[in-house]
Amino acid sequence: MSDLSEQGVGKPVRRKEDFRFITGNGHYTDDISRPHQTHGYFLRSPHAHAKIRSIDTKAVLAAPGVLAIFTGKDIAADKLGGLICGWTVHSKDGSAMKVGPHPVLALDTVRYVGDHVALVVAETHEEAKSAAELIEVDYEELPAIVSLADCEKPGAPQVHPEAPHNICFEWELGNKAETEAAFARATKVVKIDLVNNRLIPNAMEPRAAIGEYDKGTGGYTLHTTSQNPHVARLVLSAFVGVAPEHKLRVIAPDVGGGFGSKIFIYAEETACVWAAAKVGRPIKWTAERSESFMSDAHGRDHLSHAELALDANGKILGLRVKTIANLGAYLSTFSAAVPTYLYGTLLSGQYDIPAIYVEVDGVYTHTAPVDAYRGAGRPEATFLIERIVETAARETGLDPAEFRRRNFIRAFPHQTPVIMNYDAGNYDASLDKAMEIADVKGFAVRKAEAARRGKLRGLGYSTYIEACGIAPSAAVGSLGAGVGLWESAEVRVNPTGNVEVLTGSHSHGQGHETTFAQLVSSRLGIPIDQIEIVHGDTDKVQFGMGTYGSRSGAVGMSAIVKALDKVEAKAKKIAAHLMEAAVEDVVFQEGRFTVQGTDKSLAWAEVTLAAYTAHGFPSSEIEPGLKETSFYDPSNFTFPAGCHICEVEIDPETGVLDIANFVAVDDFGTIINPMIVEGQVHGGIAQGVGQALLELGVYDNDSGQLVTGSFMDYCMPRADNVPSFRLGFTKTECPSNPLGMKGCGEAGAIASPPAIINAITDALGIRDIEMPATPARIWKAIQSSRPRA
Ligand code: MCN
Repeated sequence: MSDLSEQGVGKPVRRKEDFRFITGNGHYTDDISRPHQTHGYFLRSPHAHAKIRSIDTKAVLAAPGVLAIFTGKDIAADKLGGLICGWTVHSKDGSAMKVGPHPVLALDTVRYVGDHVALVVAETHEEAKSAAELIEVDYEELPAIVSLADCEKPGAPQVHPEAPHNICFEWELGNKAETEAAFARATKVVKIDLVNNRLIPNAMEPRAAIGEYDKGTGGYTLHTTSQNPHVARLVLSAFVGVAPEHKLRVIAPDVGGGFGSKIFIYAEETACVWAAAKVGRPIKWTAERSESFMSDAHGRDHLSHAELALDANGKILGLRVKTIANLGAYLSTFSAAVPTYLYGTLLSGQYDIPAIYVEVDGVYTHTAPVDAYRGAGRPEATFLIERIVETAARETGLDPAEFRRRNFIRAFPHQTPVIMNYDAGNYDASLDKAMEIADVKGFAVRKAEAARRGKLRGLGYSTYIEACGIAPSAAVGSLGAGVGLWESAEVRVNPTGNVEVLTGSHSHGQGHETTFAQLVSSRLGIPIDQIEIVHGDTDKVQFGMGTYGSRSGAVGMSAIVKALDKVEAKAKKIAAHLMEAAVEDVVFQEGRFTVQGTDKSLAWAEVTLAAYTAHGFPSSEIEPGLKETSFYDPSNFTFPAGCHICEVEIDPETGVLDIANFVAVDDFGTIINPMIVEGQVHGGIAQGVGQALLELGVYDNDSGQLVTGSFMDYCMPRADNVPSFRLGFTKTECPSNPLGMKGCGEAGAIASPPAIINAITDALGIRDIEMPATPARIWKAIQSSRPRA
């Protein structure tokens, strides 16, 4: 039992899956080759906005190796629907979203650089790519709009005729009248304008797909880099017209990171499935990195104006926000939800704000679609509230930590004015602990010492909260999702006592094969190497909602707990029968069934074997076999919260910044594997550092070209951009799931950017600096804040 005690819940078990990953034995989509496989290549629009007058494909079909070419007309001829957004948002006047068509391959108009124009299928990738150069597209170039600040202005080029002034929706949340009244009472109003910079996701593995059709069975198979294969099957079977739905098998094998960008249903996967039946052979497509830059859904991209009403004691009375959110050229699968329900609902932060009113214009531009990217809406909300709170503290002359404490929520449950009902938390505890680890008391000395060396030192806080564990179905359904969200699990116990767990969650870097197995190990008293976690295949797992919104722990594992409860109940019945005892007298502990008060006991494997040999079972009471299924739907989101503190040192001569110290104290409730959780926090903060200091997706204002289309122009964080993080944890259990868990997968990316920007503005003594705060921007800020000689 000694080694078992090192494998269960709460232990820093090394990741089971890493052996195959680091020895090159992972199976990613591009590693897979199907018999008679062909290769697809997408011709993409070189223009941000153009009419397609004609497409001449004659030369392509004569090119070596080419098997077929498809354009939007071929897809339209098959009456294939366009790509859709699975979320509905209404404008404040009650009108529906203004949605233009989103064809899988463009029909008569292209709307961003990288928009899909044609699919060439050939024997090899190189042949398909070369042949695509022979396609002659007669474009009539049209003016494009990429500027978020200008896209609603009269006369701006229109992305969709269906959406006048490029407005998809004008959404509101909160109580306008109460908020106005709060501002009328205020003794001070703090105002801030913020840019939340456009990010381009860059998972290590680019997107890939293999579409396949079996003429004999009429079945389709799609291997793809998906975070949610069942949702992909549901949506794709409808698009492609596969009926019944289970005739489409979606397999998401090992996936090398997603960060949100692999939740969505894209044109490429759809076209590969559809065209496979036309060609009669499997079609593989793997994105080149530049294709990923152009056409993976981007993230963030907000312009906001925010105002905070304060009384004379620094108590927040109200918050008023107006945001313009870029949706790109088309609505992506969840893009309407991100700047609305995932954003506006978190604007209360950790603070007791009596009145909030937020307006969001979701607008189209001639840029790649914008959708969820690690944190999705919640980093934008956190950035806004943490920047304005920090600014308010400085402008009222209060210490930023003290200002926060004056406004913290302390009684739970707490109903915010923006839908969310926070269930549990202790914000003072995480602030205290973070201040202690960061040695805030010693900061003044460090600042003075840095000044002696000619350096500027600053300290910034972010006391964040997020809503994750995305479900519950009742809330999510009523907020505009096409579906409710929950999770499923099936626990299959084999006769010899080892266990397969089939989960609707999907792991693409989060270590589920380990943490899920730890849970089962603790519960059943068997080693984790006897537990297999199966996910990512719609033919194996019944249905599932996949992985995003840091939901797999709180929702996916809770579904496993429910299935384990059923397994244990049935196994106890079997054990009671075998030991001729009443089931109420049987206890199950550390892998043994014991009749209380006796020396009668049976090992787990004895009972599981009996379940299958079914020897002499009273058949009316006990069916043979040991396999249970559950669907788990929580009653609330989970609310991870904490405090991140960043200390920076800046060289005023060059604007070069060094993160001298970064402390993160998070409350994730019960932690299954502290090592994996720390890794998740590290990765999240690294992405936050990327957003705050380095990353920016840029389109040229005149031509609409993507200027940052490669790693030469788009700067991802590297090891030397991040310090050794110092982490700590506090714990309030989440009351709405049986494990008391809160999600950890996005917290780092949500919490860290405002801490970094607050530290920079503190160091420079300025009000604001736009993200990414590059050395050039910092240097300019220093120059313009210096008194002129
Ligand atoms: N965990 C734990 N204790 C907790 C909470 C979580 O031990 N209290 C463990 C879980 O069991 C799981 C991991 O930590 O192994 C992350 O769990 P969770 O917070 O539930 O998040 P998900 O598994 O649902 O993952 C999604 C989340 C999101 S939304 C993005 S975006 C993201 C992230 O995870 N994308 C990632 N982390 C990523 N990590 C990698 N390597 N690659 C990505 O694409």
